[in-house]
Amino acid sequence: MRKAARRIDSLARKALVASTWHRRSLSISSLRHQRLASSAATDFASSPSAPLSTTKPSLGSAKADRVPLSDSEGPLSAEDVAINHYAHFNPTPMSIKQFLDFGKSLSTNGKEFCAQSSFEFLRTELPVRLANIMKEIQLLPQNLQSQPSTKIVQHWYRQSFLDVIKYADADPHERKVVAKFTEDLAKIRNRHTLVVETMAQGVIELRKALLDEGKPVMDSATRMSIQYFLDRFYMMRISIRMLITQHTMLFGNELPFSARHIGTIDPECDIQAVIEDAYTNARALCETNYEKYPELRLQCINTVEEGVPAKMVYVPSHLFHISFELFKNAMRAVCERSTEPLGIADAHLPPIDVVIVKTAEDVTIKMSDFGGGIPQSNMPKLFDYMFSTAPTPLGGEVEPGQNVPAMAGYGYGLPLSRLYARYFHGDLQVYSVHGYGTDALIYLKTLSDSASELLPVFNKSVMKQYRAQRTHGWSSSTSKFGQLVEWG
Ligand code: W6P
Repeated sequence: MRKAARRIDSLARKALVASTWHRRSLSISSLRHQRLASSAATDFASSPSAPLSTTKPSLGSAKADRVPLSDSEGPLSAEDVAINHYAHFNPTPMSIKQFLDFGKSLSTNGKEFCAQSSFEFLRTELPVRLANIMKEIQLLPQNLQSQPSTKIVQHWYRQSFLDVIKYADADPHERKVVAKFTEDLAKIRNRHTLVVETMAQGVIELRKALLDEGKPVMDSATRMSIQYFLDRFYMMRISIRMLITQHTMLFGNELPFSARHIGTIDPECDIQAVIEDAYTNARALCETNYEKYPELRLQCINTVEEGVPAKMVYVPSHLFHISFELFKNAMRAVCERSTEPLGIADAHLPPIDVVIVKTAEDVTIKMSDFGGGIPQSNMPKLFDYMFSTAPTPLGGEVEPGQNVPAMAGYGYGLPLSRLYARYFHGDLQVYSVHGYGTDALIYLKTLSDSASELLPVFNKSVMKQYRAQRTHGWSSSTSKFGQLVEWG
């Protein structure tokens, strides 16, 4: 049973890699917040060595909640000074509408002009986002930071940070500069392709190291730190890839999915069509694994414009990713529960019910399966990276950095899907009736200007989160996972 489940994941991953869902996007328009961050500028002057570039802090907001960034004694490297400098700024969240408007402005303002302003935005915004999350890696438990795979990931981030800040003083009016920048962004995105798998490997390495020390279970403070970190880290990664892909699709030679698309954004994303596409893909995997599959029963209610397909401005690849993951889970539950003999489109398998409802404010997608549900004691595991990383599907021992095991069996699908939903201020929730079935709800914002990026910001209270010895103040649960309450 578990094997089949794993296989479905492995196949799913391959299908995904082959498909186009991981094209994501950006663009900018009202990013002209040229607020000079005075605090960072002063900090600059007082830093022990000059930063790598004499960049003018030009964008985003300086942090009110100043963070003591240099914990270490001794002189900082120029690189560390630059990282600290950029980490003093908050990332600037973009709304889907801003991405879209920027992409549309190409036809009125000219592509070259837009490429320049995108360049000017990204050469600061990307280092700000990179630096913020790099500072957070440094707050991870030392024993995780010191694992080979974690080191590799850190190295990639340093390299990419350096690649981008090289452009701090470059002339935006030089066509060649902007063209090279666009190429470099594509390279950076490729460098980071395996970040999720490699971080997962880092956790496996930590687990093994602890085991070798005779500590078979990770303490709950460490688990919580890692869970908290990975959510923030992967969210930042999603956002950085969005910025990069939006730029490379608008100004490089990568083609959008259709003429209608603005980078990865579909201004008329047909929700039902994306859901049906995800179902069809998941069904193919299901059929391969179980030789049967549940039917889809779908209902779409558009309260805004009755009788018209529910459309919205969204990144279809994100919605595909989320719903594909949910379908796999639902199908697995239905097929593994049923003792029906094999036979395609088994009439006795209960269908998966999907209802899509669009209102002026929300797009809600409810997916119900009758696969027997999840016991309450297992609910906290659903979005837990640590739990998902427990088995080592490909045998564990892997040369760091190369041939990192695939996602197969890690089951990062649900926590990552929730991040995609939350990225533009939506959400993903799972409710279950054990013995009966499960409802998964996807919430999205109808209005593209309400759908702004949800980005982790690094500050003092975040540092406290990592350092706190967390106790929840309730009598201990009988469940091993009872303490895995989310915080942050
Ligand atoms: C299950 C477990 C699950 C997780 C996510 C979505 C749907 C389902 N169904 O049984």
